[in-house]
Amino acid sequence: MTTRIVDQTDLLNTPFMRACRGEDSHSTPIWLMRQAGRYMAEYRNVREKVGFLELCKTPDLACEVTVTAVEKLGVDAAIIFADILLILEPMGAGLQFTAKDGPLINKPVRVAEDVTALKKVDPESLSFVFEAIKKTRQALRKDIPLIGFCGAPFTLASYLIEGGSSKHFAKTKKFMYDSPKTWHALLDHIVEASIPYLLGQVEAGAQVIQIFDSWVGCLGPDDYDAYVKEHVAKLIRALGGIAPVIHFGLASNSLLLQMQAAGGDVIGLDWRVDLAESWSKLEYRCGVQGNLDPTVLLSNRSEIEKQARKILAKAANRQGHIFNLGHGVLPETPVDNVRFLVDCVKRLSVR
Ligand code: 1CP
Repeated sequence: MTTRIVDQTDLLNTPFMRACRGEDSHSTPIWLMRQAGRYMAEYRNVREKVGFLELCKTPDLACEVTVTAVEKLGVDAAIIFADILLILEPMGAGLQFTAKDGPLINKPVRVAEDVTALKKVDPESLSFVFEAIKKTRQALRKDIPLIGFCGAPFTLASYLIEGGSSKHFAKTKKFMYDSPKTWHALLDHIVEASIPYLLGQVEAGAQVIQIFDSWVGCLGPDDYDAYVKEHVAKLIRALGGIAPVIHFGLASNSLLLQMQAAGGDVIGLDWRVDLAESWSKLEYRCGVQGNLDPTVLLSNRSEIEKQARKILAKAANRQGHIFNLGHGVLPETPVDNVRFLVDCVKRLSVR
């Protein structure tokens, strides 16, 4: 028991946790979205033996993939290997990952009856994620916080309605505008499932939660307020401050204030925005995470260092900056470039 308390104290004082709370630290913490993935040979080796869903559902393998990425890159935080779409399976939507088309939902939501037909999610059906978190927490170094996560209601609804990935979110938005009542019922259902899922992840050993609203940037601010904000706010409120929340959206420059109002200790920024301007717009009332363009990692060392310096200068040593990419590591990224970035940020940000 004593050991556990000591371990948590160590964890809570790491640069990453301190930044999540807006406190100072000796250097800027860094981790990368999709830090475990196809660009890494170790990951590809595991994937040669098992399918993606099987990997997610095998706690020993999910733990291995999570920990290997941290050790190989020297990042300041781990993110549990899982996927935002896993929660759609116990809803009865049917989930598949294909090599060519990515995720596929077998029974997309198109009419009100489809929403009513969605099953209430028993958190036990996702116990493999909790198990993976427990194992990973034990396997990780004691100074590496572990991030749990979920998809935000809009982004998950978009997969349910489109039946997979989408470019214009036409079906999703049509559904939203045509049937607002059903839309809100759908988002309620997603939030009701996500609350115990996130609480379970924290109970299993995650120190921080990231909410991925990857596709919400396709909405304007008024529509965000009308169709999304209250659902995200409810989800974050329900966590009751049990762990810091990082609230991420892609291409959501025009939504930053709305997203901040919905909640989160840290707001994720993508590379399309100026970090200094955005943080000032948020009045420094939360931390910020970001915001290197992932394609910079495809280039050369001098460009990577130049761009890392620029981002650090924009953050100006303010408390509460977490260095990250503006979106996930691309599959064609050289691992050495990623390691170089991590070293750069550590070297350049020492105060
Ligand atoms: O092996 C493979 O080919 C599978 C590729 C892959 C991986 C490595 C998928 C399929 N998911 C993941 C892992 C994953 N997904 C993680 C943990 C790994 C880590 O970050 O280190 C996380 C946090 C996610 C989250 C996720 N999944 C998001 C939100 C983040 C983002 O990229 O915006 C989204 C949108 C998904 C859906 C998803 N999962 C996988 C694919 C191919 C997709 C579709 C993406 C799309 O619609 O464009």
